[in-house]
Amino acid sequence: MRADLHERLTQLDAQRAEADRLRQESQQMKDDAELWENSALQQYRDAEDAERRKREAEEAESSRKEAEETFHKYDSNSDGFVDISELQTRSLFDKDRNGEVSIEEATFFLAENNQLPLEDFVERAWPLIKPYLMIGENVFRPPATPELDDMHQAEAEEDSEDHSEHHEDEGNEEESEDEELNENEEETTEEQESGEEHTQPTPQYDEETQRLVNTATDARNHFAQAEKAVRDLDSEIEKVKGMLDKDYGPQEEFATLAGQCLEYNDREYIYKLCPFEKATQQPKNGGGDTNLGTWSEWVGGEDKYSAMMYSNGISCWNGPDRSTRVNINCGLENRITSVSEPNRCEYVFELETPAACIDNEIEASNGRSSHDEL
Ligand code: MAN
Repeated sequence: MRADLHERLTQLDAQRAEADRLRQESQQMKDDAELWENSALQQYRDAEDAERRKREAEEAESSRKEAEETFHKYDSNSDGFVDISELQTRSLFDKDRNGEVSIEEATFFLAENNQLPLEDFVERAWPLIKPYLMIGENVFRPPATPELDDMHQAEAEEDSEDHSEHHEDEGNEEESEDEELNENEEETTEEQESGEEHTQPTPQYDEETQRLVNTATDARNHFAQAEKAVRDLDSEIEKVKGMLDKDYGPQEEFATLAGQCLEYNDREYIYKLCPFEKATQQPKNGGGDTNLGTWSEWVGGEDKYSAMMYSNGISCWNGPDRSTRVNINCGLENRITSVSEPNRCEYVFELETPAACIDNEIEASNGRSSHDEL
């Protein structure tokens, strides 16, 4: 038994060394593959960044252009300022829809000024005006009732007139960035291109990059498998070591009890003993197992191997942790012959096993070696 376990352990150690070698090898392959993958993907990230910066610059430029055009359109007397009276001629600014643009309404769109020159207009008035223009254009759709929306549409001033209904169906905010403010001659292909960029799905890599990504993915999977193989061997090794650590008797005679469980039924409970593991108690009228202790040591005193102790079971209410003493007796088969609880939460099992007969027979034979007996 012990020799078998040692042999098994030797095998496992060798397997583990090999598994560890494979793990290191696959880690190296993974690291290499990821380097290649990363540098290929970096080119895509760089290109995306550049694309984004370009788009942002274009958007800023286009917004600026739109703001300037609006300024010149509103500055009807061309004195270099947009003032309250100029805004009052435009129904777009009639926020309360009472049919006229009040001074307060016009002032609001001039960021509380009487008039603004170009730069200030772009910086301060434009952010207030643009959303209203977008509503007028049916591009920007705030959450509103349909009726209200119709009102916006109907009353929005001439700026919206060149935008036909199909925009509403598309309802695509991104288009706004490229929408021309008023004149329809500039509805360009630029707009469509830009729109497409925005909606581009996940990137498609070129063949070589895709190959590198696939290789890295495979390498990651291999590495994960190699790691698992090592972990599995480690836990197997722990198990065997645990078995080797246990004392199965001077001649391993009690090893035959390991790895099996024996039951005993009394009126109230089903008791279970898994030698060298644990003892449990399960109420017959339902409920889970109660741990009565896990394998601890031999406690037979002078005849050390005549009793086992299982300790540190579930603690007893207002009492000690449950523990179980198993008295071992010679018998024809492995079986529990009785269970008692002489003190609360301290259990005693009587176990019969042929393994306990060896010593007796040795004693009886008085002088014959155990080897002869076996
Ligand atoms: C449960 C069982 C008994 C034990 C009591 C102590 O009913 O485990 O064996 O005596 O708890 O409260």
